[in-house]
Amino acid sequence: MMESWIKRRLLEMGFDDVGIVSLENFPPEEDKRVFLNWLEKGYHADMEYMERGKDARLNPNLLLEGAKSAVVVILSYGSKRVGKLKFGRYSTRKDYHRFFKKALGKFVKECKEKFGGEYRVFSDSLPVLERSLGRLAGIGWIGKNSMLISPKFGSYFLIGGFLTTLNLKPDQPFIYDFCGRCNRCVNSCPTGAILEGRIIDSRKCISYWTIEYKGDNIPIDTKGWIFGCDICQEVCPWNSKAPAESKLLPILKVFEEIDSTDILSMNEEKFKEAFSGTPIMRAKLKGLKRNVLKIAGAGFEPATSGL
Ligand code: B12
Repeated sequence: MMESWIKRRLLEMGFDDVGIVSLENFPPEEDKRVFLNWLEKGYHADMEYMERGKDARLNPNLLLEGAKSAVVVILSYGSKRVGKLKFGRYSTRKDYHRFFKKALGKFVKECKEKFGGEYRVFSDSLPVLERSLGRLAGIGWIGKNSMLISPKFGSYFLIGGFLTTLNLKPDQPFIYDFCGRCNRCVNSCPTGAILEGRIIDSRKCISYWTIEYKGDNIPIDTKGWIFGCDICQEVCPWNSKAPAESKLLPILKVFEEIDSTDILSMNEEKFKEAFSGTPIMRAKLKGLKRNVLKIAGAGFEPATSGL
């Protein structure tokens, strides 16, 4: 069977979980409504690409004509924190964009030879509603912090996969909500970015300001975070289940040693030497220095301990 072969191979490659979604009625009405409302309210801040990719997010056929199924994988980056500075954990590992692109690109070539069909790989690289796909693939539920949470792996993982014209038998969606009455993430977010309805107002989110924002002045207190923010994941009880380290995305040495003065004294060459092949490149040297200067005035808080 195609489905079992695909799943077995992806797990053998080291992905932590995999599931299949039929694109026939994708996205479900509820998810579509959540997404359109999020855009309409301006919760995407100045991430203009979210507006631009709206049609494709609501219709994967615009990305791959005749797409019938999506195969979704997750890969844990691990709960372990490293170094003196507060970087979002995922950013202290090898860059997942490249990793997913290469590994899945190779894999879909194999599928094409074996089963025929057309494929398009995604992991943050295409306008796809990845968390919606993850829930429908049976991988986990959407938590109050808006993270896709797996009962087996917590939420410290990245999502990727591919669209295909193959008509694959879908998995059962994840229908449980294991957040229950827990509100730790909502109550712990220092900037009140987590709203009712399991969505984030990016205009208040530390992760947005330190990763996506391109301007010079960050108007919120970033609480010592240099790039990204993990507070709403650190307090989530389900992350006690997360593996400490990733099988495929190793922690990079540079993060163990680096401190704020190293960053402030960097030129472009040193920046590339230190961070090429990591997600930090997205902020560019200018953005990274801006983030460091932002917290320099506030003084460094001790990093929240890893789980
Ligand atoms: C834009 C974006 C951001 C923005 C906005 C975040 C947000 N929550 O919307 C900012 C810059 C703030 C951000 C931050 C982070 N991000 Co980001 N981001 C994205 C991106 C590109 C799009 C997300 C999006 O469409 N947002 C719009 C909202 C409305 O959609 P959504 O949250 O996906 O929710 C959908 C479903 O969950 C569902 N849904 C939502 N609520 C409910 C409720 C119910 C009841 C139901 C049934 C369904 C449902 O409907 C929604 C629309 O389809 C995705 C990649 C992608 N292509 O999907 C990565 C992605 C979501 N990010 C990711 C990560 C790792 C992060 C950070 C942890 C990085 C960090 N350490 O700083 C933080 C986490 C902050 C947080 N709590 O979300 C991972 C998340 C993996 C996971 N386990 O969920 C993704 C999937 C990237 C990847 N390829 O792995 N991110």
